Amino acid sequence: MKRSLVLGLGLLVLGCAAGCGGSEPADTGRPTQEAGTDAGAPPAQEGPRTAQDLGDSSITGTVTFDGKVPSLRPLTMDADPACAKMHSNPVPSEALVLGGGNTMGNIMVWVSKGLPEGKAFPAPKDPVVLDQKGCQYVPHVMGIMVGQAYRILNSDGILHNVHALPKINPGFNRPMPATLKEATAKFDKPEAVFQIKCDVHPWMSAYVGVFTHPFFSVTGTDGTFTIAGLEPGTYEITAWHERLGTQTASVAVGADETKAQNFTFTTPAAE
Ligand SMILES: [Cu+2]
Repeated sequence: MKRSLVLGLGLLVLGCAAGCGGSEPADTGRPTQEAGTDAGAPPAQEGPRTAQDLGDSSITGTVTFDGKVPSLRPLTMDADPACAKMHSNPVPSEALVLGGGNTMGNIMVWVSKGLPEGKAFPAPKDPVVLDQKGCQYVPHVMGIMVGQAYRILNSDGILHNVHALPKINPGFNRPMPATLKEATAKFDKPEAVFQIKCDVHPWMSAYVGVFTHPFFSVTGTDGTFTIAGLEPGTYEITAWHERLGTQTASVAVGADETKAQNFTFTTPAAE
């Protein structure tokens, strides 16, 4: 775990060096969410709650970042003036989104083991929506169920393309010219989180996890998640961050119980 965290943080810094561009000095002090944003804080997402719940038990928790917070430069959109002019303030990096107390947004949390064998969960009829807005993907991290409609919007009305990079599902690369406001896709196989990017705007990136069940959640900036509708049992849950990897925890939850399980992504100690 320690090694992966070291690598992850290295990537955080490298990602900034390679992808933040410009000659502006790095933001100092608190990063991301205090640099101002037109897109706003990421919303939380809970898995679809339909008639497919197993029971009345829940797992909830808060994800926090511990350690020295790296300074991440805002996104640089100067390569496309149409994007740059959509923002009057610097657009914070999406690689590490922190709230008060260093709570972490954009963490995907899901049940990775322990669900009843053979139990099928139909995909909800409502789509999961990915928008291209302000030359960013909104939301940045999202979960979807196998077979659920994936509705891709182009609110910007400028040229984007949606380049999905799954390893298990078929990839796709859809041009989204200014006149194309909407496209749809779906994913037929479960797959741990993969990236979607825009080849026109290299700073644009989103992450999607595809699940056979509705027991997943994405944290908002307050770092909290809730996975509801479980029956009593012992579950493995996984928490994922785009640069800092995954962590797992085993959680035993009783009937009608809400069990807390927090996660902390930690800066490695100085050598
Ligand atoms: Cu784009």
